[in-house]
Amino acid sequence: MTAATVAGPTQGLAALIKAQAYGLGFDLVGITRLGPAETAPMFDDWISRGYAGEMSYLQRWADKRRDTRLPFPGASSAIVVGLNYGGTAPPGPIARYARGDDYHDLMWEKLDSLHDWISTATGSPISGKSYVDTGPILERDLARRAGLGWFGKNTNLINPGLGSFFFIGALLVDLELEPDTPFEADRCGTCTRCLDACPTDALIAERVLDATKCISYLTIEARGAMPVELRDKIGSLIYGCDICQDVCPWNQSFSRDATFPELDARTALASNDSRTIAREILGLDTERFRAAFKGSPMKRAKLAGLKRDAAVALGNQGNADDIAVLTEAAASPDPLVSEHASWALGQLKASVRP
Ligand code: B12
Ligand code: SF4
Ligand code: SF4
Repeated sequence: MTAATVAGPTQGLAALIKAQAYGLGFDLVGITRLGPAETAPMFDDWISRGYAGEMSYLQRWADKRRDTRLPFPGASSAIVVGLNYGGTAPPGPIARYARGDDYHDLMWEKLDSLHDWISTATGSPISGKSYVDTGPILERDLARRAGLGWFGKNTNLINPGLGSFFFIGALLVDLELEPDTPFEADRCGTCTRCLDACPTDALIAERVLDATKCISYLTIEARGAMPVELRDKIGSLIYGCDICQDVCPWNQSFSRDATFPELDARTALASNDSRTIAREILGLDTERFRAAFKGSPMKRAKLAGLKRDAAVALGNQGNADDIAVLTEAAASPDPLVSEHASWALGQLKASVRP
């Protein structure tokens, strides 16, 4: 494509960019102008109430989070994308998003390719910056403004044709592109299925999540011990949680299979047999952990965190066959692992006692 082809109204360029983004495999694409983030006060309030727990990185770069024009000079539009990760896969102990390769790499590669295409198409180097989860951007806020969906009561962004099992990414550019209409409707209506289903009551109000109670936070982000009063509520889950999305009628009606094979579950993680996965994790040493989870988003929890999660899941399942593996883990020199394994042994012995 040459510059001449796309010269003219930004509306024309916006349409071409969207076509290119769909061609790269994104399922949803919308455009919004950058500026003050509408829900920044809600974010600030959330932080001040302590709902972010140990995720102190969320407090960095507050100015850029409040005003999306600040990441680089001239930033004026965002191309916001959604990539379906397959809500049709059966539920299991590992959240769906984490069963395959790391989605950040897949999304960044595609956003970089889109960025290059825009520079080529416009015939001038366009400044741009991609965000997938890691920068100071309220991605759901930006996605709603770009028309991708509404804030569900479970806090996830829901698209009326896809549900919520999709990742969000954004490419900020120094181009003034024709924006889409923000998604204004609230399609949750009187439904409260997600609030009712959350095992730890982490959804403390509609659209407000106390992350310190959320299984996703407890099994992935938290580095320390799990609060004892929440451990039995985690059940057989090991890494992440999809419960408040699984019960959502929009997902039940509109989830689709993932398109990219990179996101397909790795064989060892596809199973819904929590005990098999947990026992394997407890048997890993650092070297085997690195090899097994190379290129997987599950590396984030680190080996000790994963062993903590695996021990809790075994403790909750009350099978006497797990006493040996937990006894070995209870002797671990890592206090995080040994404490959770000892707790699990206690649970297990109590539940299998005749
Ligand atoms: C921190 C974080 C978490 C934390 C906290 C989650 C949370 N709800 O806050 C934890 C570790 C718990 C988590 C869990 C998950 N996460 Co997460 N997470 C993030 C991250 C990095 C920041 C989110 C954030 O700023 N939270 C603070 C709160 C205040 O913001 P918020 O929940 O987005 O809420 C906004 C709106 O709801 C609105 N709002 C708040 N109150 C009110 C009230 C009213 C009335 C209205 C109208 C609006 C409104 O304002 C808020 C700010 O914009 C984003 C990536 C990013 N940079 O945005 C991914 C992100 C939100 N996570 C994502 C995913 C996939 C998950 C999990 C599904 C993973 C899993 N299976 O375990 C779960 C879902 C749990 C859940 N119910 O939200 C996706 C969500 C995609 C989507 N379709 O929504 C994101 C966007 C990552 C990505 N790039 O794809 N996550
Ligand atoms: S992800 Fe799980 S624990 Fe977190 S709010 Fe949803 S149902 Fe509750
Ligand atoms: S379960 Fe119901 S209330 Fe919760 S996000 Fe889905 S539609 Fe909204």
